Amino acid sequence: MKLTDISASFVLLGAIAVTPAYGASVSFTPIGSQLDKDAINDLEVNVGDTIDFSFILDTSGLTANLQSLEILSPQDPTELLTLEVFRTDGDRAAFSEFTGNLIENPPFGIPTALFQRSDSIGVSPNSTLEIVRATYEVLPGFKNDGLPDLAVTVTSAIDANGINVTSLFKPASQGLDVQPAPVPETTSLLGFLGLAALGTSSLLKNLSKRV
Ligand SMILES: [Ca+2]
Ligand SMILES: [Ca+2]
Repeated sequence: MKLTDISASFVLLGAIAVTPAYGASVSFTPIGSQLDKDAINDLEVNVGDTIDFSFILDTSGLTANLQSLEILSPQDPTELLTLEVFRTDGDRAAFSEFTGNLIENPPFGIPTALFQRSDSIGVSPNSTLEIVRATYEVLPGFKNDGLPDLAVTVTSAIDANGINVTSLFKPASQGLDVQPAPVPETTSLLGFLGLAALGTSSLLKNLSKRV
């Protein structure tokens, strides 16, 4: 089963954030949706599902070309297996310099890569560019732990004037927790049925009084 085009609100790791109407960002789809009480967005999947992700750079709101971009991206290899990942032609054309390296002491204790892009011209303001496509397979043992199985955080952005524009990227982070369907809440369902039965009996009582 392919899971694409799933829409919902963004999640800033730890805090819900509404997608800004106007602002730079690095984001990915599917963005998932909020299915439980932990702050991170969730994507309900099954073991063996393949998920196609698209990563988009948006330079809305910048005033000069974006010449340097650093993205931190954790991926939980116990929940998501990488089947394919590649930079798009557009990304290669926009950023002639590219490196990707695993960092030490990653924030969530899962493998995290720092991707650095730069170019003498870069990407003009107010444009969107798909930079990466990836396909992952959901592995047995994936779980709802409230932790990102995939995330991106913009850690540095420099424009053509040498100005640090990192703070213009909002939200700075996006994360996704792949998780199984929730177990039905039998007790609350019974509670609901009980209430319904109570409502019916009192309705019958009231009706019988009026007869
Ligand atoms: Ca959640
Ligand atoms: Ca998970």
